[in-house]
Amino acid sequence: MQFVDRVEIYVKGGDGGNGCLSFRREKFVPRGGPDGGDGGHGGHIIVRAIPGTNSLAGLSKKRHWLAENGRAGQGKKKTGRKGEDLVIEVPPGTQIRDREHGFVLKDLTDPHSEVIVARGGKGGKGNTAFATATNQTPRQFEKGQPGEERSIVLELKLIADVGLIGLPNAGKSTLLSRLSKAHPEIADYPFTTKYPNLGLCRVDIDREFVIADIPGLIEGAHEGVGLGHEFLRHVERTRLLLHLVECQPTGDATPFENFQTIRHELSEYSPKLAARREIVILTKTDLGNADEIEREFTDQLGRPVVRISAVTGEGLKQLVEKAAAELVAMEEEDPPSTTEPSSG
Ligand SMILES: Nc1nc2c(ncn2[C@@H]2O[C@H](COP(=O)(O)OP(=O)(O)OP(=O)(O)O)[C@@H](O)[C@H]2O)c(=O)[nH]1
Ligand SMILES: [Mg+2]
Repeated sequence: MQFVDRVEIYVKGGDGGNGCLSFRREKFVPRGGPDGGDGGHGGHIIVRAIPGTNSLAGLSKKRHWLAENGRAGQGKKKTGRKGEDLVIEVPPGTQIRDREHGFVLKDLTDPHSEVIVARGGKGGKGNTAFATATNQTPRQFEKGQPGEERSIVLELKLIADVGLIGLPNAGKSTLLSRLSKAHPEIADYPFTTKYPNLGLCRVDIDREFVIADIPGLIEGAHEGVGLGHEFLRHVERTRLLLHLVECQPTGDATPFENFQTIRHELSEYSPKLAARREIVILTKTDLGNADEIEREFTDQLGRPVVRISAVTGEGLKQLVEKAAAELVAMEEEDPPSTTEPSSG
């Protein structure tokens, strides 16, 4: 299935049913009082996060979602039937924004969380409701109110603990395939990965973390050059970055220059993202030259880097342990809050 991560749809709550204008008519009761019932409320449009739904692809086929209208009230004080709510199912991690004004209606991070995106209109009151001591034959009644309508943007932000970043061809997808059961496409040309891939990395029986592999970033990515920019928002939510640097890059730039290019793009895109913890990884160490490059990195950065090779398996186990330890350390420093910040 194609990976769809941003969809725009139009939603409208059902209109409320009109109130009824009616008087009781019975044999032998010359002046029956008012008996017009209220209109039913229109149905709401609800967006709900359902685990197991893994993309927004299903929504891209249907652009207009209308909830059922409420029925009109009737004589004999009968209230009109309420319109059914319409539920749109999305994966957890979907953020919903008002298209026109841009504000966030809700971040559906938690499974089964939901939000009403378009309220149904209220049903109108029938004339019975307007009877008073001085007006026993009211001819007033209300019309139903129209349902709320708006266009919304649904954006699926993958929820991963760890994000893989680096230039195209750095070996990101290969690493994901070695650390998880994911089967991303791998090839020796840049931009093999066009959509993010997720994989679950099992550390041991009670520790695991989710890794997101995104398309390669290139110079100018923060201004939209290449493919990676569009997906940087997916790594925005990760807690730890694994920054992959190829030991034998194809271009003229040195590995350390390539590293700096990506760092620059990150800080231009978002200072918050650039401040995230990062493990620097030298990839493809089986191709040689790794010692010299490692020295340059440790000298420049003042901290150790991890060396890996998907071919020989060097460093993979250490990397998993190190990433898991960093995630735990972060949790101890800053435990995840149990309450979601409310956003509307
Ligand atoms: N020799 C060697 N080759 C590797 C290693 N890791 C990856 N490769 C090769 O490098 C090429 C690129 O690997 P990918 O995993 O597709 O790279 P990527 O970073 O996902 O690239 P994009 O998706 O294009 O950004 C492939 O031909 C891989 O087989 C390694 O450790 N050693
Ligand atoms: Mg790839």
